[in-house]
Amino acid sequence: MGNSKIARENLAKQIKNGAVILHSGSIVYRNNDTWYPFRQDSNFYYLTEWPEPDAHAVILIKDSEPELHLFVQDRNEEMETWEGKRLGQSGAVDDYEALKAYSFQDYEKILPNLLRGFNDIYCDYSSNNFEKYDKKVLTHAVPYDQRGTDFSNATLYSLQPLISELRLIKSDGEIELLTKACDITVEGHIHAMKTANAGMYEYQVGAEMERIFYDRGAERLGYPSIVAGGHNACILHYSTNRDQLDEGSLLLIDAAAEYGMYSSDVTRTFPVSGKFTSPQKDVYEEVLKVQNEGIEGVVVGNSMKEVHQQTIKTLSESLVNLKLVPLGVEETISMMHFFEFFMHGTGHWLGLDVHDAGSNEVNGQPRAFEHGMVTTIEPGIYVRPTKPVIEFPLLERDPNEIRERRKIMGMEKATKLEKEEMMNAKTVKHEIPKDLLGIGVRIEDDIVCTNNGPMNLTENAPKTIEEIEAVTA
Ligand SMILES: [Mn+2]
Repeated sequence: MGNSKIARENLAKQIKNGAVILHSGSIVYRNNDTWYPFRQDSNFYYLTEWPEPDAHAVILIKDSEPELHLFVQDRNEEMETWEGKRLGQSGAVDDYEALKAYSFQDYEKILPNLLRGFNDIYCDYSSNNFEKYDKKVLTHAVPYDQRGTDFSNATLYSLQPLISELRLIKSDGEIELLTKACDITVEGHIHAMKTANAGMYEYQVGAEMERIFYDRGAERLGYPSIVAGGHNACILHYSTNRDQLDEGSLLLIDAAAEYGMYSSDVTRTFPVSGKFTSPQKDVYEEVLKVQNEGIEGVVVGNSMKEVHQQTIKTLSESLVNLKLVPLGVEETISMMHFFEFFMHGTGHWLGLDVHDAGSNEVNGQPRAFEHGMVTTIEPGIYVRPTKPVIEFPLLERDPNEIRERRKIMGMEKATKLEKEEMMNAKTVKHEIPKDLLGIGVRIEDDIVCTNNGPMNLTENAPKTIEEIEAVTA
């Protein structure tokens, strides 16, 4: 249980003196007598590694030393016959480094005693169970009613900012698990490339890939697999996966395994019939160039904002090369014409959650990359088949100004004004090259920022046209 021990120690160094309260996830009902497979809450797991539902953790911190108290489900032979083995209080103490363990049922009774003398109490408001348990229990533990005789000096804080900062920097043990998740994911993608053929259904390719994930030890998927043939690649979160693959089309797969609770996140786009057509190749080469450049930007001191801006610049050059936009590179950027074809971010943090904890800003400034941060780099170009002619507004648009204005005016008023400005702006009609319509390409890798530069955990998934055609042929 080394990873959570390190995490608790790091948290204790930040808090110095105080108490932290966290809750596990619960079983979620699906439909009659059926439940969703249980997955532990990420914050709870990060600080305890406790695998079971219905648990609470109280971490008491004195002089920067953490003490773990766990409330867990009681052993119960009859329940265990139905639901599986429980670790119980002895498991919590012997195998999960709890100083003391208690019955889940006794939380309300015991918590006030544990919190006695602690003035700073950190709660995980992001957990649904905060509402369910702590609102009530903390009223007893930390009386706030000034008419009461026992008025407490305690102050409640949100744990979120602290734990997000900690989760942003991965320990060696965490990188090990991420690496394993990435290795498995790469194997699955390669298998999908080998297996996919015209006539197959998207879900069949998905099943082949996911079989490899599970066979290699993945507990579950990091997120629902996107297996998007042809035009479906232009739907960003497509995951119905029910269409049949057409001869000569591309297949975009955005899918990953979760291993040891850590998720990978990989996208590859490849030709169903083994060879890229010439227009597919043109779009693919551009996205690949942009993506490789993005990876090189994941270096200490640089920021995701800078990587994103560079991505937009190079991608806009690509859009001009491909004749997808009516004007030059400068206007494609300043008038945000690129947004027709690239409408998402360049990357996001990766870890226990596929969109992992951690903000992109520190005190209003872009966050600089540091050793141990893990991010995806995933540019794309999507040429929607439904828009053969696009009317581009001739209007300078600064994303920073738009954001500022939304803050000042409020979302509703600001977006109304934006629409009006767009309506009133002159436009230029542009015909999209016919052979590019319906092509969607995204390429995504998982990058660790290290003191020695970017480390690509998913580089073994074929990516150049030669590498891909060698596997798909
Ligand atoms: Mn992603």
